[in-house]
Amino acid sequence: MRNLFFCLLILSLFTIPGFAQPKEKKDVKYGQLNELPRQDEAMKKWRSNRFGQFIHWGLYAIPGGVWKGKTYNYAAEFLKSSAKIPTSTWDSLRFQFDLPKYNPVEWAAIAKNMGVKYVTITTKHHEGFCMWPSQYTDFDIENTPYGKDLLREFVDAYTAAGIDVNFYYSVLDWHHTGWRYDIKNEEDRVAFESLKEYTKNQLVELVTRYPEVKGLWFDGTWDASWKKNGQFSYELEKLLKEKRPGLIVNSRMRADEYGSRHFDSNGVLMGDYESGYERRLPDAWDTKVTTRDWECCMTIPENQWGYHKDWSISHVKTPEELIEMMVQCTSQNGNFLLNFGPMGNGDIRMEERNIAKAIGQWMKPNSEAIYNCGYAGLKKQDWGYFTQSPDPSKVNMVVFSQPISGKYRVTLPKGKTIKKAYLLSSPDKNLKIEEISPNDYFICPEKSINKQAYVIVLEISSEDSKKTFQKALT
Ligand code: JFZ
Repeated sequence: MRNLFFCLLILSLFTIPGFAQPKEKKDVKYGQLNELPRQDEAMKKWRSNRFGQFIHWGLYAIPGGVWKGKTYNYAAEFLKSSAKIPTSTWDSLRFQFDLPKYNPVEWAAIAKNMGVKYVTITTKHHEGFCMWPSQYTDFDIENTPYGKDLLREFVDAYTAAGIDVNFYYSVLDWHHTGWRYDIKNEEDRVAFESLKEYTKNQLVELVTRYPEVKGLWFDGTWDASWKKNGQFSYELEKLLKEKRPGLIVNSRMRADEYGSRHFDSNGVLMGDYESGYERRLPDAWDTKVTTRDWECCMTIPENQWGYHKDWSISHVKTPEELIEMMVQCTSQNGNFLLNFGPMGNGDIRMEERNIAKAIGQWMKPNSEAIYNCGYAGLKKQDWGYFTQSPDPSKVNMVVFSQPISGKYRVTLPKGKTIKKAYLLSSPDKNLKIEEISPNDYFICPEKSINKQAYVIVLEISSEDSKKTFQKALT
C-alpha cells in the first residue's frame, strides 16, 4: 500500500506541468545562426566598448510631445498614437524638418567627450519616416526642406571621432500600407509580404550605402505578424550578415518558427546579444547574465526616447545614477546604451549637454574601470561593483557607497590573495589591507568623503594565474 502510494506520488510529479518533467527539446530550424558568445574581432570590439549613445530622432522631435496646445505625457515618439493623429497629418510634419541647428560634428564631439565608444541612431522609427534618402519610399529625408542625407553626415562625423555606428530600425511601420499587427486572412498575408519585401530592401540598402555600420538594432518586432515570420527573420539576418560580414544584430530582431522571441523555444539566445533590458537592469547579484552578451538601453527621463519639450513630468536621472547603471552593466558583462533625443531643429537640449558633460568628467579619470572590463567573478558587496580589468591580475572596485566603518569588504576565491590595493587616482600610495581570514579582507582607504564614485585597484596573486578571474566571455 505504502509503496503504491509512493509510486503514484512520483508518477504524479512527472505529470504536473513544469515539475520534474524534462522539458522536451524542440526541433528549431530557424533559431540561432552562429555559436554564442561570438568571438570574432567585431564582437570583441562591441564587447570592449561598454558605453554607447542611443539617439532617437525623427519627425516626432518637431511636436516634442505637444499637440494643439496639449501636452501628452506618454513617450514623445508615440505622440501620433497618443493624440490619435491621422497618418496624413502626421506625415506632413516632414515639411517642417529643416534642421537649421543640425551639426553632426558637434554631436560627435559631445558624444566623444561623454566617453561613449559607439552610437545607435534611429534610421526609421514606428512613424515610418526614413532618415536617409531611400529608393523605396518618398517618405524620407530627401523630401524635406533639409533635403540632404543627414545619415551620411552623421556616419562621417561619428566615424571620424572614432565612435562605432549602429542603426536602429523599426519593423513596425505606421506609414507603410503593408504593415499588419496580425495576419488573419489572405489580404493580410499579401499586404504583409509587401512590408517584408520593403524591410528587406531597406536593410540591404542601409548596409550597402553605409558600409561603416557595425550593427543593426531591430525594434517593433513584438506583434503577431512578425512572430509568425520566424523563417523570414532568420533568413534576413543571414542575408544581412552575408552582405556585411561582422555585422552585429540584437536579439530583439528574431522570433523562431514557433514565435518565441529573443530566446528560441529551447532557451537559446538569438541574434548576437540580448537586448531585452529596456529601462531596467538585471538584479546586481545575478550571475547568469554574465554568461552571455547583453545591452541595457536607458532613458534619462522616465519614458521618453524622442525629444519631449517638458521633462518636468517625470523623474530625470542624475549623472550619478546613470554612471552607476553603466558601472553595474560592466560588472555583469553588459553594455550600457544611454538615450538622447535631439530637437526638431537639430539642436541638442541643454539638459542633455550638461549630463553628457558630467558623465564625461567622471569617465576621464575612471574609464580604465569600464572599457574592456567585465565580470570579475567576485561576490558583489554593498559598497559598489567589481569590474575585471583586461589585465587578469587586476580587479577594480568602483565605490558608490562609502561604508561608515571605512572598511570595504572583499572576498576572494580560495588560492587567491591581495598583493596590494591603491586608488586609481594615486597608484603609488598603497592602501591598508586587513586580512579577516584567508581570502577575506577589508580594504581600508584613509577616511575621506568622496563626492563621486571612485576606483580602488586590487592587484591579486593567484596559484594559477591563468585561471584567475577570467571574464566569462573571453
Ligand atoms: C521600443 C519603442 O517602442 C520605443 O519608442 C523605443 O524606441 C524603445 C527603445 O523601444 O519600446 C519598447 C520596447 C520593448 C519594451 C519596452 C518598450 N520591453 O521589452 O519592455
